[in-house]
Amino acid sequence: MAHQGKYRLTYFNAQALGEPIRILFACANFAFEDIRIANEDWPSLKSKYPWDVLPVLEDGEGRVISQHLAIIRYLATKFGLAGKTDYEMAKCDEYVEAAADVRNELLNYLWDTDDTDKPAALEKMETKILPSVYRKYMDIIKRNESGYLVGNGITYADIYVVSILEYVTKRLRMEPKSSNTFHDFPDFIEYQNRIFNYPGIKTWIENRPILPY
Ligand SMILES: N[C@@H](CCC(=O)N[C@@H](CS)C(=O)NCC(=O)O)C(=O)O
Repeated sequence: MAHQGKYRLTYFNAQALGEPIRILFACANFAFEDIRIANEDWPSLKSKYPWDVLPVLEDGEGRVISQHLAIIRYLATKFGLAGKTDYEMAKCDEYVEAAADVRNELLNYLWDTDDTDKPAALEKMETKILPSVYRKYMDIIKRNESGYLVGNGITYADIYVVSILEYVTKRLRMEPKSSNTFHDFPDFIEYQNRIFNYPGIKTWIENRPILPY
C-alpha cells in the first residue's frame, strides 16, 4: 500500500464531518495522521485551506482534497469500499446524500435565529425527519438481506450513515428542549452497533476521544 501512514486529515476536535473519514481509515486498517485544529487557532489558519473550511485531506504527495464528501468518496474508492459496480456506487452516493440532507436539516435548525421557529423545528427533526430516515434505512437493509446498505459487505455508505446520524442525534440531545424520543429506534441502534463493532472500526471506536458530538 503506497500511501500507508502518509495521509493527513485535518479537522476540528469534533466528530461531525471528520469522524466518518476517520472511521473509514480504521475500517480499511489504513494509518493516517489525525490533525485536530483548536478552535482558537482557526481564525489565523482558515485562509490557508482551499475553501476556508475543514475537513481537508493531504495525500503525502503535495495534493490536497477539500469537501468532506469528496474526501470520503476518494478514499472509499481507493480502499474498495465505494461499491463494486457503477450501480452500487450510485446507491452508496444516494444513501450518503440522504444522510447529508439530515445534517443540513440540523444546520437549518441550529442557525435559525428566530426563536419562535425553534421548538417546531426541533420537534420536526425529532418526530418526523429522524424517524423517517431511520425507517427508510432499515427498510433498505432488510430488503438487501446482507445486513448492509449496498451489496454484500460494508461500504462507506454504512460508515457515513451511522456516523453522521450519531453526530446529528448527539447534537440534538444537547438541546435543552430535546425530547429524546428519536432514540427509540432499536433496529437502527443494532445496525449502528454492528458497524461500530466491525473489525478495525471497533478498535477505533473504543479508543477515540470522547466528544460531545
Ligand atoms: N461543504 C463543506 C462544509 C465544511 C464545513 O462547513 N466545515 C465547518 C466545520 S463542520 C468549518 O470548517 N467551519 C469553520 C468555518 O467555516 O470557519 C464540506 O462538506 O466539507
